[in-house]
Amino acid sequence: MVKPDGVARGLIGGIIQRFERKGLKLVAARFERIPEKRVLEQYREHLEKPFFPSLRHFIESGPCFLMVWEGKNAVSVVRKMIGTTNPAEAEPGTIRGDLALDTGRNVIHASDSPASAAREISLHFSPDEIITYKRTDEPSLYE
Ligand code: D4T
Repeated sequence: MVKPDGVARGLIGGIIQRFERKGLKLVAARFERIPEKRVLEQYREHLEKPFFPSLRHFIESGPCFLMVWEGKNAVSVVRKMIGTTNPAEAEPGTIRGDLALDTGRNVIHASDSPASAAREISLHFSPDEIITYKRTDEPSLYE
């Protein structure tokens, strides 16, 4: 999901373009201010961390753009594309490496494992919001 800083900075389109050009397929999306209950559930592993109050306040401060992307090794591919949590250490060419400076304003969140992806997708989307379709370039993307 593009976090409130990425939305406020007009970065949604450029981020979508990176994933589309990689060959990933967008199968669900929603633009919303995430309700408190889902923010707490989204970041439940960080509830006791010292940075949690500011993280929560920030995520609730404005709209996010939530997306589900599908493709071969999508979780690990997307994690590589977004870069490390601290943008100051993220490689150039990654989203955080190119577009951010501060850990608390790192523009984007992505699931860190297939299990967390499954959990987060079912937290934010109902099954009927996940759209099945073909990209016409799929035969060129996959061997
Ligand atoms: P997310 O979950 O946003 O994709 O980030 P990461 O997976 O890369 O990093 P994370 O779970 O360790 O942190 C979640 C979220 O908290 C913010 N954060 C993190 C922060 O504000 N201060 C901190 O010290 C840390 C470690 C940034 C990402």
